[in-house]
Amino acid sequence: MKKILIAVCLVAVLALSVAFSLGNNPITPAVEPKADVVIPMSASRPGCEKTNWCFTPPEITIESGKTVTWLNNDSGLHTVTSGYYDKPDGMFDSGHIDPDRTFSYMFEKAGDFHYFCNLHPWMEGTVIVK
Ligand SMILES: [Cu+2]
Repeated sequence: MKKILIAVCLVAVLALSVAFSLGNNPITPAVEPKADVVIPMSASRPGCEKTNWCFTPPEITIESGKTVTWLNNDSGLHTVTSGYYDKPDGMFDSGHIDPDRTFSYMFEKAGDFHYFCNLHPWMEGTVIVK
């Protein structure tokens, strides 16, 4: 009985140490969400529009039927909203995207689709669907 208890304890200690070392391994890469367009850090401050990086890249070309994924890499909230700030067209609207979260939309028809962030009017981008 004593031997079994000792064996069980040894296995438990081994399992815990393996779990601990895996969790603390600095080489383990963080899982990066896949993104086609990134909202970079500080896009919430005016200025990114001057050199056009509020959405990076500001213009993306895809084939119809493809999905575009936006990643909010900033520390604040953003939206991806179709149309123009003074004239949203209702095609898509992400709502508030939390930091490190993504929004995806599938484009079924060809055309140039302008979008913006409804919290930061200077943030604009275009999806060109062929
Ligand atoms: Cu924004």
